[in-house]
Parts: sequence; structure tokens; C-alpha cells
Amino acid sequence: MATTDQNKEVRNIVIVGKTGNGKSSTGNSILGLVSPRKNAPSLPNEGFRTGTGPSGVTRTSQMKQATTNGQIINVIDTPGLFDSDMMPDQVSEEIVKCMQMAKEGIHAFVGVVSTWNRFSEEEANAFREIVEDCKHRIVLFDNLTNDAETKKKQRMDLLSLVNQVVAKNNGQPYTNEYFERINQVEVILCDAEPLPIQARALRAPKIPAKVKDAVKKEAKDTLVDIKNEIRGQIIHEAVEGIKSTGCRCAIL
Ligand SMILES: Nc1nc2c(ncn2[C@@H]2O[C@H](COP(=O)(O)OP(=O)(O)O)[C@@H](O)[C@H]2O)c(=O)[nH]1
Ligand SMILES: [Mg+2]
Repeated sequence: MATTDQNKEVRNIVIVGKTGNGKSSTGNSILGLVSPRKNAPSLPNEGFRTGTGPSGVTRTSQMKQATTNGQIINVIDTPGLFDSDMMPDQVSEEIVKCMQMAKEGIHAFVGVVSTWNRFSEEEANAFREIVEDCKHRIVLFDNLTNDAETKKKQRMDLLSLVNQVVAKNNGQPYTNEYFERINQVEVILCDAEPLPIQARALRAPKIPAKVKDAVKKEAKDTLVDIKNEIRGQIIHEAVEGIKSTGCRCAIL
């Protein structure tokens, strides 16, 4: 189970959903933080920016942290990855960014759907399926409430569901082959301690700058490869989806 130096458990939660559904607001509710005021600079202990105007829409993934009941909660807020104007390039960029931030892996994905949404029959059925797949783990959030009890309850209900998911997964967060590759690249690029052997060698004075640069370039190339692989998968899935609807033309 992921812990920090202080032996606190870490929970990495990624928030997904369409723009305007309340992802950033829900992230703030989970963390117990407030959104920075409109057009004011954001302070370190403030939450994610929210709102519909240009300054409120989340353009790139961001992580904020809070500590609750001895657990470190990292919430990663994402732009609307399923928005119709998101290009595969941007989506793969954001997915890699999320994996870079959630170093230990992802303990839970939280999908945010606004209760104000009007669903078509097809969307409602898709939503029902997702809810069933998620074993009806739903928490209703009122992100605008000022009632301290409600705020606390909805936050605790969500964190308790996250802990249930973690327990069901034997304490292991979600990872895939990319997490390990990205973590290795990060270590080389950041030159951080503790270093794996090949990166430690970079620090040795006798290693020529040219060799160091070559290793760093290789690390950067690896990141580009990973983004391209993910982009390829996104396009493949989109094409399969389009084929299944019988549509003949699409811009990807
Ligand atoms: N009435 C109501 N409005 C909400 C709630 N949560 C978010 N909003 C509003 O919905 C808009 C979009 O929220 P935001 O969190 O920025 O959505 P995002 O684009 O998914 O990150 C904002 O104007 C919020 O004030 C809620 O629980 N109730
Ligand atoms: Mg947002």
C-alpha cells in the first residue's frame, strides 16, 4: 500500500467527466478546499478554479492535496477528456500528465455527472450500465452548500467508497506498463534521489556532458513514444466506435 515518509496512506483520485458537470467543484468538495476567487491569483491552500467562464474552465490536469483522517488525498482534476472538441493528441497528453502526477498509481476514478443534465434514452442507458459496473457506488454532492455537516458527510461518504474500492483491489492502486516507464523517465529527467543505477551514473563527474544529454534525450523520446502509443489506442477505439455506428466519416 502506498505510504509517505510519515507512513500516511496515499489516495490518488482522478476526476473525469464532461466540462461543466462540476468536476473541479467536486474535487474541491472532496479536498475540503475552496475555489480561488474569479480573476484573483490562486493561493497555495486554495482548490481548483471552477466556473463556466474562460478563467474557470480547466484546461490541463492539475493535482491538489489534503490530509484527512491520517490519509493523504491527492485529487487530480482533468479537463473534459470526453468533450467532443478534445483531440486525441490532447487526450494522450493529459493521460500521461495524470500518470506522472499519480506516481503510485490511481486508487479511484471519480466520474462526475450533473443532475441538471438532460439525458437522451441512449445516454441514460449508458449511464445505467456504468452505475451497475461501479456496483452502485454513487455519492450525491451539493458543491454549493454552506452546511458544514452536509459538506463533511458527502466528503466522508466518497472517501469511504474509495477505501472500499482500494480494499477490494487488495490495497493496490491501478497501474499499467506506462506508469513504470513514466516513473523511470521522471527519475532521469528530474535527476532526483534516490536514483536508479543508470541515472546515478549521470551524476558521476567523469560522465561526459554529451552522454548525459543523450540519456536525457532518450528519456524524452520515451515520453513521446508513450504519448504516441496512447494516442494510437484512442484513435483505434474511436474508429471502432464509429464503425459500430455505421458512420462513414469523422475528423480525428
Ligand atoms: N447548483 C449547483 N451548481 C454546481 C454544483 N457543482 C458545480 N456547480 C456549478 O457548475 C459550474 C461548473 O462547475 P465546474 O466545477 O467548474 O465544472 P467542470 O468544468 O466539470 O470542472 C460552476 O458554475 C459551478 O458553480 C452543484 O453541486 N450545484
Ligand atoms: Mg474544471
